[in-house]
Amino acid sequence: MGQNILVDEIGYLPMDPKRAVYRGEETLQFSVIDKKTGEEVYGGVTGREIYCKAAEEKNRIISFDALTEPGEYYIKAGDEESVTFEIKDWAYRDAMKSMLKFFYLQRCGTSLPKEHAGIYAHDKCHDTDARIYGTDTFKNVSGGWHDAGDFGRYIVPAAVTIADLFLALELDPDLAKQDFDAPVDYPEMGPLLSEIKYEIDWMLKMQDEKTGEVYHKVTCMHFCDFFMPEDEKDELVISPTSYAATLDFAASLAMAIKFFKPYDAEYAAVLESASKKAYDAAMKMEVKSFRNPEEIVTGEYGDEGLEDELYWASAELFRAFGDEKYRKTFEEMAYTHISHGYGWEDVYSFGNVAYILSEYPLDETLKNIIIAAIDAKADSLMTLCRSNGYNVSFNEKSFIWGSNMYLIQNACHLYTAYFFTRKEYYLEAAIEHVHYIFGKNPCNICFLTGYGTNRVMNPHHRPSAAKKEPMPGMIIGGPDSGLHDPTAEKHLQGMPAAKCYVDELLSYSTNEITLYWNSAMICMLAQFTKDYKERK
Ligand code: G3I
Ligand code: 9MR
Ligand code: ZN
Repeated sequence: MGQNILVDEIGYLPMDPKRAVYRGEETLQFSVIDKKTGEEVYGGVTGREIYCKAAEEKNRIISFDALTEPGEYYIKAGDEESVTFEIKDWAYRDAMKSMLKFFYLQRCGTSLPKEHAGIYAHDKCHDTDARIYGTDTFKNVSGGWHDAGDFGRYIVPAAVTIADLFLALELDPDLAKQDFDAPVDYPEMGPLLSEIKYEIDWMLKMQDEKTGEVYHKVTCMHFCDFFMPEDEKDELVISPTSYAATLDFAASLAMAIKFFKPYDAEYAAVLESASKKAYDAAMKMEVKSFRNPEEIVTGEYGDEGLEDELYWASAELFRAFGDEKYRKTFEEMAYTHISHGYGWEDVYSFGNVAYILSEYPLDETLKNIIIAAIDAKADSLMTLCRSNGYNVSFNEKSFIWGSNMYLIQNACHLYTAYFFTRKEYYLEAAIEHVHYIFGKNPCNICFLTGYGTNRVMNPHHRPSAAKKEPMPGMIIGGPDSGLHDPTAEKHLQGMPAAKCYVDELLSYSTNEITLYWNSAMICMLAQFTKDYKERK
């Protein structure tokens, strides 16, 4: 069996466009075969050749939109056969649950019982007070979620993670009720909000009560070995406060208020005052990127451009509170420069969306300018989709550390553009990005752990390594042509950008996982779900 028909290994929804990719030299007849009966249920000819520079391949699209009957299938063309996939109503339900559960499994400062965590059960971890860097003062900053394959807890990525999850909840309110087999601390809030509260309770502890500034992160001085979290016993150190952490904290907590208010007005008031205090504190801070203190070598999240953090926070606080000062700051910035981004580094899009959706009176002209900018950016993504063999908005320069997240965020952008312009083709393009992540990609692998026939087996994730079993429900970073770790350097020399991925434990630059890669995918799938329900 060849490896040259790439499909979404999780599946396709009955009424959606369905595409697979054939890579090879010639045009071929293809058949879609029903796994149960062995019969051809659909047939056709592969599409025109697209040279995909990023993958250095000749690709041809296989379309089988007309096949809507639920079932298990595979595709045959020449000597090639794809893996089995499903056509199923809301085929991603289980994947979504497992991606949500991941947050629970990343919990720090508590023990995880077997009943919910299975083999990843562990004792209470990281529960000693942490030393504030450069002082002899200790502070309780327990709780929150481990950021990634390491056990650090960092404010900047935490803020975008919860922001993604709030956007998801806003787009698909049903998500709030989705059960994901984790204990629910506040049942009235529903599982997801309750889980997010676990992270926010930690974030609140990371604010300096006196100044309102927010500490950048809490980690040990070094990354530890591959063991379970409770075995990391080195001293916990709180790194200095940073401008980005302070504003991201302000923005994401402002976003949180309206979700918690109906259940807990007092908590909402705490969030409001923490958010405002952080914003005011940031106004007095030096606008400077965070740099690791000399002895601390854990993740830096040292963002270079910091305008977007102020842009986002101003928009979000304006949306939450309506004050002129936030509005003015945002509008002045937006009239000068509109940009995009849903990542930890570039958070412009959160700001754009917050402003447009604000219920307080705003500048309608500016609102339309922002929508036009979103539309224009989506249009440029469409151009990329057309020249990519997998119909995704990437070229050979796009494969940087965490490329899967950038790809997912492009899809979020396409959805956002669809939301404001109703141009159907944005929606169809976005869906191809979902399929890419789940297996229709040049690496021929499903980038969600625990899913697909071709699975990721060695994610850079300490609990998975310690238990010798990949934790399911994690979105992998994906190809990075920068070869940013020795294992990538060893295995991927000379590979095309889109194939710079290796399923090795030590390849942290291609095979790690993070909170914000999962939340990005959840946010995209939530939009997809909502939209799917509307179309049905
Ligand atoms: O932004 C530039 C872009 O302009 C340039 O074209 C491109 C070329 O390589 O590089 C881009 O920067 C990259 C940046 O990620 C993009 O987000 C950097 O090279 C790359 O080094 C950087 O990687 C970050 C990595 O930490 C190293 O700092 C990842 O985004 C970030 O997700 C990752 O985060 C780590 C934490 O530090 C620790 N915990 C695990 C987590 C995941 O790996
Ligand atoms: O495990 C660490 C991972 O979370 C980070 O993303 C990565 C880059 O900062 O570093 C990993 O830790 C490695 C360290 O940088 C170098 N020595 C080996 C560590 C484990 O692979
Ligand atoms: Zn921990």
